[in-house]
Amino acid sequence: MKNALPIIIALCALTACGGGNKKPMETPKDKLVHQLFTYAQEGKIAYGHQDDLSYGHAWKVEDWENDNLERSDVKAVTGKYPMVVGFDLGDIEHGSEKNLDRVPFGLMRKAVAKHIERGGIVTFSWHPDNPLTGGDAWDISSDQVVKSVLPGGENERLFRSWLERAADFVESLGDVAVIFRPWHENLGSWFWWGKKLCTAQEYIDLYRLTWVYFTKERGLTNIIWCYSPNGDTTPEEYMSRYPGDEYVDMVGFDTYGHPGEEARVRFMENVKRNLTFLTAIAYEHEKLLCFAETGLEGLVEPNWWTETLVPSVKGFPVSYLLTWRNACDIPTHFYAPWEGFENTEDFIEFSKLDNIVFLD
Ligand code: BMA
Repeated sequence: MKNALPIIIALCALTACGGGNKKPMETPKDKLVHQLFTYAQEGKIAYGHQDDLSYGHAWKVEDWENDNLERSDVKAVTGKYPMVVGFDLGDIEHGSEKNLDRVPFGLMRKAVAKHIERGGIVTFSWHPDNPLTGGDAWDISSDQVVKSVLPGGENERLFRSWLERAADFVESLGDVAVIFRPWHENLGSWFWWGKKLCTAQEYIDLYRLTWVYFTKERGLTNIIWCYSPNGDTTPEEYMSRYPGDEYVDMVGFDTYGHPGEEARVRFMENVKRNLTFLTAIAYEHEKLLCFAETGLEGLVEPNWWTETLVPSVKGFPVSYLLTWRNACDIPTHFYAPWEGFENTEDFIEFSKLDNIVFLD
């Protein structure tokens, strides 16, 4: 074994021992980060739609195990899938078979695999129930809920089991990268983790606890962590509950349009104002930027896509934007056109714009 050292050095140079000119292997997360940064750099925005493959305005996948999951309201209208598809983990915390909008988690797992295989991008939100009261995510009857799940709190163990179930699901997706934006819209006070329901430090601890559990305890390192408060805020307020650079890969916000000219102007001003300071934050902190949730319920303005949405985001390095779901059981609750909807032209025009990315 006298001359073993030079051989080991030579082998190290050939493999990934850290020596030589070899670059470390690119992970699925690296690739997705790169893809999203490239969109932003090239002035492109990927289009996303919540629950796009699970159901639409007038249909839903019934027998997911035998369904090839090719249906999509967006595809029916434009001929293309949205580049980004959003899913929600709500009710995974109870080990339920279906999520809060009755999407089976089995279907979700299959749709995620299929969409990524097609070249698409996946994002997860999570509306978990209230661990203190047993109510839903919107139960704001107590301001002790976040405190109760933090270390030393009465629901610490229960909450850990909730994180465990959410992490089990993400782990079951395999070696793929996904965007995850837990504890969203936290500068409003309509979820139990909202502004008036916990202190800034409690919120930050909640986000960090989630990150540490997924990343360090479970080794789930292919997640792009997105922080997405509701919009209509200020940079100071936005950063007052920012979990910290180590815990966040992407900054974003949620803001919806409302009918009427006044609301339209307010939406555009609000989105531009948010994107102006978020662009500065994204550059300063070297983070990706997205418009995590938006839309105009029922698409009651004919040219909303090209006359309201596009001018609002124009010129900002937004990697993707996502419009909310087309509920199959609430006729007016839709945010993308569907086959047979009277006004599809503007969305078709939107889908053909050079800087808006759909999935062919
Ligand atoms: C809301 C609505 C609800 C839904 C929830 C979670 O904005 O769409 O109907 O249950 O999101 O997806």
